Amino acid sequence: MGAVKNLVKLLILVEVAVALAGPGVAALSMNYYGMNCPFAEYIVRSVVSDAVMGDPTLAAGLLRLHFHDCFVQGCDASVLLDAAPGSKAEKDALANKSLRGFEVIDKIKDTLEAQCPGVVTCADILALAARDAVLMVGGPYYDVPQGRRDGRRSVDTDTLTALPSPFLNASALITLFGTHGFNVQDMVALSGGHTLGVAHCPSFTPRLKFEASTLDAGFASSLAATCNKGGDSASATFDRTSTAFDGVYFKELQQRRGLLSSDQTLYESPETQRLVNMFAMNQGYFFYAFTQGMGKMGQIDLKEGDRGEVRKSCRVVNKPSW
Ligand code: HEM
Ligand SMILES: *[C@@H]1O[C@H](CO)[C@@H](O)[C@H](O)[C@H]1NC(C)=O
Ligand SMILES: CC(=O)N[C@H]1CO[C@H](CO)[C@@H](O)[C@@H]1O
Repeated sequence: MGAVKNLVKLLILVEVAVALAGPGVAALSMNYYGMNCPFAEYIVRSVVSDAVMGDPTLAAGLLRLHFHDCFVQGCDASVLLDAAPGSKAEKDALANKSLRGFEVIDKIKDTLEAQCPGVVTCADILALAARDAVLMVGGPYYDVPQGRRDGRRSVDTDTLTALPSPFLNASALITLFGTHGFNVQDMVALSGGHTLGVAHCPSFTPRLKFEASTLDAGFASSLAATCNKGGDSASATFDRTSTAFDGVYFKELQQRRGLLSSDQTLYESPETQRLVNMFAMNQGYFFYAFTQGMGKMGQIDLKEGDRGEVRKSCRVVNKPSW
């Protein structure tokens, strides 16, 4: 009986806290779906783990989807929306080419809709799926508070200024990430997301000609050979262990084997080189800094109340009810 009373007291406290937070303040919380969809996190984890077990490269796709979602219009699943007739969505933009993992998100959403219809947002699914994908391939675990709402806007040109170009230098990256409240350490650690996955030739061939001084010669010629043979659809992995979440990415920057300009610049610039060296030497410290960065990333420009909804399908906005 006493336990029940205490629980009621606790619930009232939580409600007061939520009310005090008010609109405009990010009201994310742990176990947000505890009442309405208690197995939500478990369902996300199990679909992600099946998918990544079947194809370990999907971990990269899921992590990148969450990043692209949060940097454009905030974490509101805008990256998942298909284009409406006559327009182009974020996923059609050049910066989005080669985004992957949409089917995994669809499968999670279908499973959740069957269990608890209209409860779990696509934006929360993306945040949880990215975390689980990282964990599955050897990366760190971190808590993902929930309560994000899904947005209704997805326009290709929004990506142009919001997403970093692979040709930016360290100062420009610091500035761009700074606009979202990230410090330099967050930015370098988050770039370590490139411990997973691949980039396609158009993202890095321009630098093969112009950046010889910061590019290992053997590495450069093997990239050139790959792209001469395979053209624009050929790709190269960011590091030698592209399906394992580890610190090898930073070690390779020290060896001048960074794939993108925006990767190598982190080692070449005095503002960031110290961090690269630290992460290369101490993987645990990289993991710690990465989880800090992901925690901030998952809270960029959250939609509150009317500005967001719980999408029924992650690919289309809900029909207006009026
Ligand atoms: C620092 C600025 C960043 C730039 C300039 C950048 C740019 C890029 C580019 C150009 C690609 C390859 C696209 C292609 O050619 O197919 C890529 C892939 C990727 N990015 Fe980033 N990115 C940045 C930050 C991040 C962050 C913060 C994360 C996540 C924490 C991330 C995760 C990934 C992953 C996992 C891939 C591989 C995707 C796959 O294999 O399917 N990136 N990024
Ligand atoms: C970095 O890029 C910016 C913008 O393109 C440029 O103004 C700046 O001079 C560059 N900084 C360095 C150190 O190259
Ligand atoms: C320009 C480009 O490559 N666009 C792609 C964006 O992503 C979608 C969905 O994966 C692709 O179908 C487009 O071709």
